[in-house]
Amino acid sequence: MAGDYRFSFGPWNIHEGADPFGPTVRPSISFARKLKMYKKLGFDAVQFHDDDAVPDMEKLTPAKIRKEAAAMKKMIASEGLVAEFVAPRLWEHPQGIDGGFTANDPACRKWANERAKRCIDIANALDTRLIVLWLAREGTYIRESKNAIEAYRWLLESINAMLEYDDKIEIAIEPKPNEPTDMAYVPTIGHALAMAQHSVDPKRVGGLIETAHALLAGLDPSDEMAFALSMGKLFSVHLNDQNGLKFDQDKSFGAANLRGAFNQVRVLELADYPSTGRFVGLDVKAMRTQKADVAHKHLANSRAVFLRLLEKVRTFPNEIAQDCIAARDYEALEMLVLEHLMGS
Ligand SMILES: [Mn+2]
Repeated sequence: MAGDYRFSFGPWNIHEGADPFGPTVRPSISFARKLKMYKKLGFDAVQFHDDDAVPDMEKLTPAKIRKEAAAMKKMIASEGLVAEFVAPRLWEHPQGIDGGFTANDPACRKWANERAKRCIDIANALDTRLIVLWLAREGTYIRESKNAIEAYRWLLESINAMLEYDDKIEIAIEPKPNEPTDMAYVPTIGHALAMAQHSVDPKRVGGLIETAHALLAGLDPSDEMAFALSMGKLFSVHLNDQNGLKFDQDKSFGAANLRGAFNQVRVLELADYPSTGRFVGLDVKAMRTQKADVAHKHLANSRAVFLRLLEKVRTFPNEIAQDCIAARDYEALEMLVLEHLMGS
């Protein structure tokens, strides 16, 4: 019943449970041990930050980075896994403190652009073409600290530099409206795809929609996905959930908004997403209260919810729905949806 959907997650989704108010509560699990868990949990691909694939990359030469990434490729292949994407982690390094691509300091912008090239080298070694840009600190804590017009132009220049560095890579911009910054420069897929159209190769720039990020922007995740899908530009998703406007929660898929989750699966199914060959990525966090030996359940659970909702999408009484739509009886349609989701 998996359809042809294939699933991915990132090694950071199995984590030690630290939050801004308290230290870790679970022991670290080695990357090698995490890799062993992927297939068991029903996943086929690994999402990488550049330094997940090549730890301490800042201390290594470009040649050494490529070599270590090639070793990582062998390691994941030995578990029957592939890399879905690589994302440059610009937000932890001191040079990225005020954003990398949009930093006021030209030395920081130069660092960010170089780091993005090393990220592309790693993607090549891992045999994936997809680069994800979560633009974490590309924004402001106070509006007056940057010239936003200039910042948007720098961001586009950085995207163009990446496209020109490698003529095969694809870039998926992952919008998020805030956190860690007060306000981010690319808060929605509309912003991301407008930038894509202004790049030197628009067909190679698309988006990755994260459920929680769309909800934080006050938008419907399935419509955000639909916008990208309508242009053939949904390069990946980060399915998870979010309970209202607060910190980015990365709850298990469907845990807070089951009907919203149904609609996300529905829109992927309407677009025949598996035929694009893209993965369904999850980006979910285990609750801090979860004990170490069961701190992976959120991953299998999120995938299970996706597949249960896929079944609900595929068994939805479409003919009755069409009658409701023809009669413009949306109250009847609403009840049909609710009855179907609740089951009999
Ligand atoms: Mn998130």
